[in-house]
Amino acid sequence: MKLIIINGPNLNLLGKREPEIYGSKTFADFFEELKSKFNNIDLSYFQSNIEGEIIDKLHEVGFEYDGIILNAAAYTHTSVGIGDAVKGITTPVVELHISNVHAREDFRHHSFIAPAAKGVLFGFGLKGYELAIQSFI
Ligand code: CA2
Repeated sequence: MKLIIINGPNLNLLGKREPEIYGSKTFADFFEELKSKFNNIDLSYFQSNIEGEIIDKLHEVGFEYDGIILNAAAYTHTSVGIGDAVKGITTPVVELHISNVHAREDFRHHSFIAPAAKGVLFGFGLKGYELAIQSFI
């Protein structure tokens, strides 16, 4: 099974700032743990701070991979383009957020991705990525 995690803007800062919201582990360290936990899965990781690069990656993998775990970060709440890309591909997408977006500011309650997603996971910290992989298994 071929899965990819796509993380959006500022998630490269994980483990370095705001540990009270996002935890204190870097995604690079966490990703190594995930790969060893799910060593029978072909798991890859892509992060970008650039909206168009995220759209390009969705087009690149979105007709071939078995699943996409997408944390589009702030673009979730603003990007019609990423929402359209998720609608336009055939690979199922699980939308994911580390924090409970519904316990935060109102602008985080809306997602342009959710209507086209297979499911949405939020509020479980980094554990959510594990739950998303399990949902594809
Ligand atoms: O909870 C999530 O995973 C979010 O997608 C994270 C986004 C936020 O805009 C969404 O509403 C919810 C923000 C990512 C910023 O990540 C940082 C990590 C460490 C330090 C600073 C920012």
